[in-house]
Amino acid sequence: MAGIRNIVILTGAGVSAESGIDTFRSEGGLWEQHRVEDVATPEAFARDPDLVLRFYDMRRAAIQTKQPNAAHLALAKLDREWKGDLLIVTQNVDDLHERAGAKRVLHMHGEHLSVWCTACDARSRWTGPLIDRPACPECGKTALRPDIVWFGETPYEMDAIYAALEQADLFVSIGTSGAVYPAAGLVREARQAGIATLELNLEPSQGTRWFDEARHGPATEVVPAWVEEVLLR
Ligand code: BJW
Repeated sequence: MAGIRNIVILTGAGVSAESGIDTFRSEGGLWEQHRVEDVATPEAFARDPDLVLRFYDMRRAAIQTKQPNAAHLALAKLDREWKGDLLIVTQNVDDLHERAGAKRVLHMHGEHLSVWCTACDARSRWTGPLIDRPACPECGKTALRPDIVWFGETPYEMDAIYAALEQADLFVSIGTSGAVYPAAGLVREARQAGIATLELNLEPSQGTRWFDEARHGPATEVVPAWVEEVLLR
């Protein structure tokens, strides 16, 4: 850990699992309950908007009843206390990193508590349902959709993510299966740039062989332990 100044952390559904938010690919996860093609593509939204809006209304309501866990809190502590650059790139669409107090967070797959107006392109904070087709707070048109990056769409802030990675000395991946690109490819980009890489996950991810080091266990245990180690170094 010596010589580490700038850190990029990628988080996935596993970091929120112990807060009671379903992951996607685990047994009983979201993709076992719903076909991806039915709910998480622009084509699905065009074909059956009610189904898609209900799916996201249900999850938007659910995340607001959940609380950050020890892993979110530890990362927020690291964000507060780390003097070098730090960026938490989350694939998660919940707001638990922010509610734990983290500030340097970027949501590459969008956010449940945001809506995107396809008429005026505005993004607005949103906590309620969309099924009744409410008007856009900015332009008044009824063209709101979940502000979520679906399959086939471009993830947000890729330039900022690659720029942070270029300056990083350490890339840490937490609670993600490594199944979805471009997020899953970040570890290889980090390796090619000579950056140290660490995986913290319940089990080996699909990309585990690309990491210099992997520690396996529940996020609420392995993340706080790693954060204390980094802050003490
Ligand atoms: C614990 C734990 C505990 C459990 N403690 N750990 C063929 C090859 C390569 C790529 C493609 C391809 N065909 C299509 C593509 C591209 C496609 C893609 O990757 N598809 C793959 C399925 C192959 N990607 C895209 O379309 C993306 N866009 C794109 O590529 O644009 C082009 C472009 C590229 C580069 C630059 C610019 C542009 C868009 C992807 C959008 C993903 N969207 C979703 C849905 C969001 C909405 C929603 O929430 O409904 O995002 S999919 C879903 O998966 C969600 C997640 O963010 C994402 C990642 O999942 P995550 O977080 O890894 O969760 P899980 O469940 O998979 O894993 C959880 C892990 O936690 C597991 O390992 C557990 O063990 C662990 N765990 N409990 C610690 N307590």
